[in-house]
Order: sequence, then C-alpha cells, then structure tokens
Amino acid sequence: MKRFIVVVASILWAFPSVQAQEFRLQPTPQEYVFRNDSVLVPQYYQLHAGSSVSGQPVLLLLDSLMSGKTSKADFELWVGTQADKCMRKYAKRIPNKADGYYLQIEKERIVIAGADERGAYYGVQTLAQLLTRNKLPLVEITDYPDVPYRGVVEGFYGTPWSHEARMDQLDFYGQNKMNVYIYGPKDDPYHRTPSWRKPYPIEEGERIKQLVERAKQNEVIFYWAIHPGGDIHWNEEDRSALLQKFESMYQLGVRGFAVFFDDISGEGTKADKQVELLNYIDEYFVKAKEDVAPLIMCPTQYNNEWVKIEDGYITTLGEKLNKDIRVMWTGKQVVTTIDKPTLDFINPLLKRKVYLWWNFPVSDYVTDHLLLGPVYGNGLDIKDEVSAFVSNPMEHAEASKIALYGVADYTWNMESYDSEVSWKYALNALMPTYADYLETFAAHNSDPGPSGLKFRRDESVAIQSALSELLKNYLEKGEITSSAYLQVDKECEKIMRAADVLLASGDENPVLLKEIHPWLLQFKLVGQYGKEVLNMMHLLSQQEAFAQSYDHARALQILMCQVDASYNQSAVRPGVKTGSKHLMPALDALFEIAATRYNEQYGAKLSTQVYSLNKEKEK
Ligand code: BEU
Repeated sequence: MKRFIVVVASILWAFPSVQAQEFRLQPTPQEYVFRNDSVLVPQYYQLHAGSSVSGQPVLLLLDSLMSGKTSKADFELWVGTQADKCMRKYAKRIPNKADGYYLQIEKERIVIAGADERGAYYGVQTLAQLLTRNKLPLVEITDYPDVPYRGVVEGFYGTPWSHEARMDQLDFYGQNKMNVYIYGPKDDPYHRTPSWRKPYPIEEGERIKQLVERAKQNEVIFYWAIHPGGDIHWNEEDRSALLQKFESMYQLGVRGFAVFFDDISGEGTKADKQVELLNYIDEYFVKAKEDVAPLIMCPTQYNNEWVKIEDGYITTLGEKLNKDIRVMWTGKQVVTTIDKPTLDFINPLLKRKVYLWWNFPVSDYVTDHLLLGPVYGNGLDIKDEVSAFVSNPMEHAEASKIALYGVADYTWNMESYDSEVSWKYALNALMPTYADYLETFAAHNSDPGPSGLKFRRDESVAIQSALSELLKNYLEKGEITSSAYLQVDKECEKIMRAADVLLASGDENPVLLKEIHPWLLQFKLVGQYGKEVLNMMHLLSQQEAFAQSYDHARALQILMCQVDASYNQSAVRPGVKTGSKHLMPALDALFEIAATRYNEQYGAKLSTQVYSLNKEKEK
C-alpha cells in the first residue's frame, strides 16, 4: 500500500506555462506530496555530493541540468546514497529498494538521496523533469520501481536499429528510468548464425564500445546476446569459440551477457547440452570475471503453449541451470499479454521468476502495420512474479518509444498505471506541438491485423460504434444515421488534417516523421476516401454528382494500392496498412453498398468491388 499520495489540486498553479497537458512525472512515482508552493530555479547553488556518487553519471547529469555551482550560494543541493555520511539524516526516508530514491525540494534546498547509485541518478532524472517548469514545486517524493529490471530487448527480425538510434534509445531509457538494454537483433550476422563465432570488425566493435559507454551514462546495463543454436556443435571447439566471442565483447566494455536459443530446431535445442554450456559460461566466465551481470538465457520452449512437460526440456532447465541464470519467457504464447496464471504455471517449473520478454510493440511478423497504440492488457498484479520485464520493439526505433514509454511507466508502478493516460503523455513526449495530430494517427495505427500469431489490439476506438451503426443501418434499412454519419465525417476530416500537419511537421521530430512517412501518405488517402464514400451515400439521388464522387473514391482506392505497392517493399509483409481493423473495412463496405444501390437505381454497371492490385493483375 502507498503510504501517502497527495496531489495538490492547484498543481497547475505551480506550472503556469502548462496549457495543453497537465504536468506529470514519468514514470509515475510511488509516493509524492506536492506542497502548494514553489521556488524559483536557483541561479547559484552549493553542491554537497556524497563520495558514493562522485565520478558517477548522477553528477554528470546534474551538471548538465543546473549551472551556477558555487561554494558561496545560499541554496544547497545535497545528493548521495544511503552509504554516505551526509545522507544519514534522511536514512529513514530512503526507500529500502534497489533503484529507489528520496527527493525533497524546499525553499532553500534540494535533497536527492538514493538507496543506491542508480537510485540517486533516478532522483536527478525526476529533478530534470521538474526543472522543465518555470518554477520548482516544493515536493517530497519517495520512489522505487516495482520490477527490478526494466527495458528493451532488441530481438526482432528485420533491419537492426542504426547506431544513432541505439545511442538515442539509451538516453530515452535513462530519462524513463529503464535499466536494461539487451542487444540481440536477429539479423546482425555477428549475433547469430552464420557469424556468431567471429569477432566484430574493428569499426563495428568501436560502435559497441560507444553504446556501452552511453549505457553507463544512463545507468543502463548493456547486455550483448549471442544466438548460436542454429549451427552449434556441442563440443569444446564451439564452447571456446563462444567464450572467445564473449571475451572479445568483454574487451569492448560489455558487462552483461545473454545466450538465446529461440526459433531453432535440431541439435541446438537439447536442454541438457544448453544447460551444460550455460553453467560453464556462468562459472568460468560470468562469475570468474566478478564484474559481470547475471547471465540471461532465452530457451527454445519460451512460452507456456510450447511447453511439453513430457519431453523434459523445461524441467531440465528448471532443475539443472545454475540458480543465478535468468530465463526469458514471452508469456502464454509467443505474442501475448502477460497474466498471473501464466507466471504461476512457469515459475515453479523453472524454479525462478521468469525474465519477461514481451513481444510488443514488435512488428516483424506484420511489417505492413505500425503498432502505435497504448500498452494495455498486462496484469497489474505481476510485479512479484517476474525478475525483469523487457519489451521487444519495432524496427522503427523512434515510433517504438510510444510503447516503450508505457512499458517504463507500467513496470515502475503497476498499481497506478493507466494505459490511456500514459499513452497520451507518450505522444506528447514525442511530439509536444503536434501531440493531438499524432494521437489521431496512432489511434488508427494500433492493431497488427490478422496473423498466425493471433495477437490483436484495439484500434479506432472512438469511432468504432459510429462506423458499425452507420454500416448496419445503411445495409439493412438503406438509412443514413445522421449522428453516426457526422461523427465519421468529422473523423475523416481529422485524419486528413492530422496527416497533412504531421507530413509538414518538419523539425518537430524528423526521425519519427521519416519512419512513419509511408503510413502518413496512406493515412491521408484514407481520410479523403472516407469523405468521398460518405458523399456517395448522400448523393444517391443526384446521378451526375454521385458518378463524380464514385470516380474520385475509385481513384483514391487506386492511389492507396499504389502506396501499398511502392513503400516498405523489402519487408516480410510488404506494404502500408493503416486503419485496417475497423475504418477501412467499414468504408469499403459502405462504398460497395452505395455503388450497388446506384446500379440498381439507374440501371448502371459501375464496378461495386473495391479496387485491388491483385484483382487487376488477374484480369
Ligand atoms: C516476434 O515476431 C518474435 C517472436 C519470436 N519468434 C522471436 N523470439 C522470441 O520471442 C523469444 C522474436 O525474436 C521475434 O521478434
């Protein structure tokens, strides 16, 4: 239970510049009291830093946030951890939890007291958020994460993230208090077959060094994963090849290691051999080094549905893997939301709390879709059942931040997590000026569509009932329900506006813009198409006007097919789909009904079928 949560209603008063969105801390702190008062950001301050944080990221971050450090200032800033003498006074207020911190802002001083070094760093990150306001609110925060390890596994198929994207992601993790990044892109040849045995070429090695350094600055543990199971021979030669590769990564600065055995068949899948190798690595590499994080492994049976108790794979891992080795798990299925019963099933078998690998917002199995919706559906009662929770993202690094923001919030404080609220703040964090337009776009780009993995998401939520009402009444009674009609009409206008504003948004977030550009082009066409289909419905009694409207709707169908056939072509599922769960099916159905009615009424022979490139090719 929370000891106290008081949010003074006049918090906006403390932040007069807030207009569009109320100020909120991210991730949501566990306990906080905002006093109804504030202090100007001090021009000068006297820093008192405990020795446990000297030379650490915490001070670097502080320096980058606040200039004016001087020994003569009246305003004091105290920072340290519970290991420091100067923090003794606050000992009782520091949460006894890894990564926790206590932050107090008073008229004449700021105190940041971490349970540990990373906790102090997170206290400074919270201060960084408060410093974005004109004045600092007087506040007392006691904060810590629900899940000890939170972050990202870059574990998807497809184009791996660029070096720049990874560097930027690591900053994002620091800002959002995520402490793990696992490097394991399936299509890096040095991670997987065929070249897992080979060291990286010098230039790529240099880049990994830079990533490790950036991770450190952000208090993120950088894990490097190897995926040898596709062609491993269970002999000494391959064991030492793997250890040599790990050693070469260690030399680059890596201090976290993982071995993945997912998505393989044959020899590599043998549980006893995997265990033998992993225990060897654990004893003779991880533990022998003394400065390396616990070893992580991803099993071959990595979700409940794939467990075959009778073949002994999972029980062998559970019983024989060294206790310190973390075992990854994707949930009930490959792509799914996580609930407690799933964990109650697997944890006892593995004899440890699973290291959750959440396959969201990854889109490598539906590359024609973007997954930009809220993070929802995971149990709010699982914090004590997982040792970690890492998310597998899309190959679109910047767009993935929408979900990652939610994951950071959810894993930090489950009880307070509100998926919708978190999502809106995520959109605002990515595009502060155009958040509303981005929301319109994201709201219609959330569902992955049908796939073998059977994972679906809500989409077009605000307009769903209007769409089905409009369609039902038009189909069954030939009636146009005016309220639903107006709602859909308004939404189509919103879509066109959002697409144009985002396409022209220039400097706001050019990286995001580049990633979503093809979908924005398509989105605009969808909005225009919607408007024209609605016109057709209305113009049935005006033969000529209807025909023009029909021609335009048809032209828009062709243009949408062209976007679908021109962009994102190298992907597993090429093409560009947007609004595909509710919006497009409803618009297409309305088009078909309106065209059929027109033909009946005027004895015409307009094609009633929606244009499709495939159908054209078949002709
Ligand atoms: C998501 O499509 C996805 C699923 C799995 N086949 C792979 N492995 C795990 O989830 C453990 C993953 O790499 C892939 O991105």
